[in-house]
Amino acid sequence: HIAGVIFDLDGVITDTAQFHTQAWQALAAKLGVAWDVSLQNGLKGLSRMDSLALILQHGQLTDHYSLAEKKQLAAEKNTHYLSLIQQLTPDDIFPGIRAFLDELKTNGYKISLASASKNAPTILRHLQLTDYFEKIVDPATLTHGKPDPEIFLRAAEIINLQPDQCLVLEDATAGIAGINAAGETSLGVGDPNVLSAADMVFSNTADITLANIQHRMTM
Ligand code: B16
Ligand code: MG
Repeated sequence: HIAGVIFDLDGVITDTAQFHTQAWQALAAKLGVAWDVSLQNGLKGLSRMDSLALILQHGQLTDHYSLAEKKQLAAEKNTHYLSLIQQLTPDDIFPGIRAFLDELKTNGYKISLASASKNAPTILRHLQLTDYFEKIVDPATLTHGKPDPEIFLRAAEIINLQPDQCLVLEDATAGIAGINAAGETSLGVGDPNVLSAADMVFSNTADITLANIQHRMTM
């Protein structure tokens, strides 16, 4: 049965995706790379360097920049992104998420974070949610990004649980694939057509409650 709940951050707890998009779009424009919705969706959940690689590939610029230049471009995007997330406040937490965290705490579930974002601790601080998370995976210690299951296996391990004891909330298709490969239960947040590989999907975060989840599985 489920004893722990693992959260993705961007797109599950708050809409940082809009700021990632804004910052990547600005960089893409500067590099002359055309922007479209498939590129935007493909970036979800990818690490910073993997995101840059996808944008350069989209503009057929993969071999155009050295590794040092790529690191510089990624740093430039991150500086812009950091300036944008300064405006986050607890009002930006998606509906029902804090109530769900409270419910999990009250009922003794362990809670950890599996975000690919190196900025996750900063974001949690702005949202005043830091104290809910017993443990946070440090993405700098990972070998593979999503869709690899590594981050989700680590998120279970750091709260001393087996994968089959964990339920994971995730908005990206790359993330859902990783959760399923890890042998954990996947809860997709978003469009059921896009997240069809998930064990269950909630299109509205306000509906994510223990009762509604139990309705769809035996916790
Ligand atoms: P950073 P998640 C991911 O966070 C985002 O979805 C993705 O768009 C971003 O590129 C990645 O974090 C890395 O973020 O540049 O802040 O380290 O969805 O895994 O919480
Ligand atoms: Mg996400």
